Amino acid sequence: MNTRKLAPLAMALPLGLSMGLFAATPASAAETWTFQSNLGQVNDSGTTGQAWVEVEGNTADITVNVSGAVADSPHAQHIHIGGQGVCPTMENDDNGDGIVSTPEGQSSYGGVKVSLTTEGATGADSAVAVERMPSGAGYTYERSVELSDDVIQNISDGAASVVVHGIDANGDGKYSGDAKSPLNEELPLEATAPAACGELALSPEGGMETGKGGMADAGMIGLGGVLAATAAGGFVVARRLSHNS
Ligand SMILES: [Cu+2]
Repeated sequence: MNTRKLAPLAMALPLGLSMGLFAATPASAAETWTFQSNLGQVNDSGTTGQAWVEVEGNTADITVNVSGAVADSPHAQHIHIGGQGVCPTMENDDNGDGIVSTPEGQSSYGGVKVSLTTEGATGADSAVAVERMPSGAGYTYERSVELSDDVIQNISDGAASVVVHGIDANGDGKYSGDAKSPLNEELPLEATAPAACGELALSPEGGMETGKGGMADAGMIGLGGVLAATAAGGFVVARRLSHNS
């Protein structure tokens, strides 16, 4: 008998079948999808970091790692959605004052949709709730928040950015200066200007936990992706990035 030669084909068949089944099976148990972002500096702030958004159903475990931020000062941080789904550059400095303000960046990253507060409300109304924002030169923020279907859809469409605010443009070690924040006149412009920003994209390590679920769950959270089998038999999502215009 020559079963050895048949073995590779026999192994390939169930894999192909299972991919077809995934495509037809209705959504079952919720899957975890991880989106990730490298935060680059805005406004020459020296602030960088990383963010992870782990989505399961409408719950997101959010982690934001920040370093090089203004010390002993609160840092408003948000998920911005809309605009072009990208981070601003100095070309966004419409009034030419040398600082890209939060509204000036809006054509790039859109508006605040989720406020990454340490406690309490997480809506756009909490955008400048600096007393409920993390603070310090470096910090790790972790919180589980509920996200709307619309926000999850935008994240999976590549139209969401994580933005950390608060810069020290005049180098005096604190938020200061005569220029007022366009978001809140009681705050200096430095307190709310964007310091770091990164666009959220599906984590390259694989957006979902392996070994369970399948394509139907991708449809459930609106991921317009193409599943492909990896060498290990797991699945990765090759997705097209699309930005709102
Ligand atoms: Cu923001």
